[in-house]
Amino acid sequence: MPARSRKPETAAIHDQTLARGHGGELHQFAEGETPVLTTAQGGPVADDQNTLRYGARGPSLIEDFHFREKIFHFDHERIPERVVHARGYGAHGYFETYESLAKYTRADIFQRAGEKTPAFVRFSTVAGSKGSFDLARDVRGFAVKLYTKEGNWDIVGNNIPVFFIQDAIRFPDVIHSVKPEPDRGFPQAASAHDNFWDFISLTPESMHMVMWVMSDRAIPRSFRFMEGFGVHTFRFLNDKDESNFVKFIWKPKLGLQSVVWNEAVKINGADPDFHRRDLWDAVKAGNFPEWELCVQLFDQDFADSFDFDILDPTKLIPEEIVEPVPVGRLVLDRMPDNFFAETEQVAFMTQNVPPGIDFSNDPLLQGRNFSYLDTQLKRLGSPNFTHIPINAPKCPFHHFQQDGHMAMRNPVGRANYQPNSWGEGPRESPERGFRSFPDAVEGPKVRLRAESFADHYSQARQFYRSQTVPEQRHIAMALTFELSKVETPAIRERMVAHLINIDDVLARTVAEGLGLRDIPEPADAAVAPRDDLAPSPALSIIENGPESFAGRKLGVLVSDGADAGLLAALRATFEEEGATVEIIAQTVGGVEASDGRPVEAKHRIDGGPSVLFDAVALLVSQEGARMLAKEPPARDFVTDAFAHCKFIGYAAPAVPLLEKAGIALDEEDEGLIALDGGEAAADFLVACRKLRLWAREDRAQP
Ligand code: HDE
Repeated sequence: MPARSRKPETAAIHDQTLARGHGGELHQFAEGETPVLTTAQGGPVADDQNTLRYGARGPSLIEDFHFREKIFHFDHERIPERVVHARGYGAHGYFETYESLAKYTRADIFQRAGEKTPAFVRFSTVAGSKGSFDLARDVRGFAVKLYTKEGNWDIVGNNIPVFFIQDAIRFPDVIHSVKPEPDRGFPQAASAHDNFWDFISLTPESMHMVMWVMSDRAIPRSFRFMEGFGVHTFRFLNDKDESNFVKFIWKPKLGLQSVVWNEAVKINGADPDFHRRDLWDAVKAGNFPEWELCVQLFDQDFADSFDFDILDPTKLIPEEIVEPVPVGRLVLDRMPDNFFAETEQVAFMTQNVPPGIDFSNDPLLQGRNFSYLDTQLKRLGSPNFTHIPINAPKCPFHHFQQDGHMAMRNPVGRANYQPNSWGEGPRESPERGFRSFPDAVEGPKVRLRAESFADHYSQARQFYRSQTVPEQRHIAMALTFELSKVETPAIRERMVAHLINIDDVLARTVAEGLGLRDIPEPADAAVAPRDDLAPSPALSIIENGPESFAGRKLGVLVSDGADAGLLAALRATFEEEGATVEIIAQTVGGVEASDGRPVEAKHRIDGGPSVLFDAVALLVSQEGARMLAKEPPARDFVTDAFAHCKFIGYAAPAVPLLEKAGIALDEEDEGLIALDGGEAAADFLVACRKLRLWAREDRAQP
């Protein structure tokens, strides 16, 4: 046997030891066997409660290597949080291709109908720290990693299809402005402060995005009920290197839904992890959330004739003009085993694209392609961050990169370069490898914004005018709320001056809400806002509701003596729809229903306010209604559900509770539904499918 191939004996011993100890087997033990605690070096530990010291009351010893290792590791548990999108939550799943898109793209993921590709998704807020609350008014990140057979493809998108700025060089400024102000260190996860609105009011290109973040899109009911957008224009390239432009949109199967601002504020107190818990609960219960990936495909001719520059990330292409075509579905069916290992360490990068998908010259996308690699080194601490399982490709990969901190894999053999004469290692492949679209570019080297990027108001106006009346009202209320937190009057006025260019009624409503005495002159517009863009119903959340209560939650407030038959009917009817039913009672121990059977409660009344539910039912006995009416949290339960336009089902004995909460049984209000008669539960469900009774809000207007 040639000396080179002989395996030293120590290697065999080494392998056996490794097989026993590592590689995921560390935590597997025979039943009933209690593992011995060890140090990270594998040494068994005798005492994990007391440091080594001289005498019972003497000083501790540096010699205590177990103590030192334990504390050393603890001290280094944190890695830097993401500078943006720090708070996030992820899940595993898969992407399933509907049909071959070979005509448009050579990307392997789109070649075969039915092909399943593993995926990891991380949803996030942008401005808040890792520990901030979920219902901040903010953009939501919607980052998808697809582990394709040609390497990882990351679609690092948001739930809003446009962005604040047109050039990546402005990103630190917009982010600094929204983060806590540097001298005082607050506010956390909030845009309602001077610095943000100062920057925005000095940045007309942000106006379209501002309409979106002031809309209910910025306070989604759940990650499961929001759209995702790749934002930028990308290219599809087929095997002849022919190019079409493409925009990516994720459409949730459960339809769109948001909460109202007063509700968001209260959810943040009642359950700061509202969105996390929602995703965890849904996936753990087997209700796997699903999105369709749609593409807006268009060619150069369309790009040349479209009203706006397709490279401008502050503009969208209305779905009524270029229809989004579904090309596959994304299903999230597994939560991470470990939040840190997966959700915290996952590294998304816009530059991760497989052959057949290419970038456009969108200056924001171009800048992002620099930023995401850099940020991973800072956060994960080593160029070997792709060795972390969540970031590693799931296809074979071969390269000559080596060494560095925490290298888990190094090239085997002699050759760590190419070309080499040893016949070892991989070689490039002009056929299979990534090729850029040979876009012919020329021009002087300049720092210049294209003229075609200059219209900052027309699509903001189109967005606003595409909203339903309640949605327009919410935008005006959000602007009024945020600007009322701005202490500098000149900033408030400057914003109203921009709003005039978007919509006069909106500007006047906000000005009135702010108590502005005089309406300012409109802001200077580089290009006069257009009045001829057709409204786009696809931009409204309410217009795109699901007409279903599936995936939603009914909260049932019960007391002793609650109508057992009605409770059973509600449970059966709503669960059949795909909804969840949760019980709220005076104690978490539950109640005894009218049939004498115990009913367990999920929440005590002050821990289960109605803001946590999409609709509520009041199933209380007369005595129960009397007792609950004395409790402020029970009264809030009812008043909030009413104020947030929720459907409220009530058994007859609950009427005094409604009245005590200040709610008169008004014939006009079809959201207050008496639960009587044989079809009560079914009728209530039909009403709840509308999700909210916005007419109640209309009527409440002064
Ligand atoms: Fe990001 N962004 N971004 N961004 N972004 C990051 O990368 C950046 C932008 C988005 O769940 C960072 O890994 C620049 C637009 C998401 O891990 C960083 C610019 C859109 C996530 C970064 C933008 C996004 C990030 C911070 C201006 C929507 C979270 C941590 C040109 C299309 C991904 C990290 C996750 C994260 C830079 C603008 C989406 C610093 C320079 C536009 C969803 O690299």
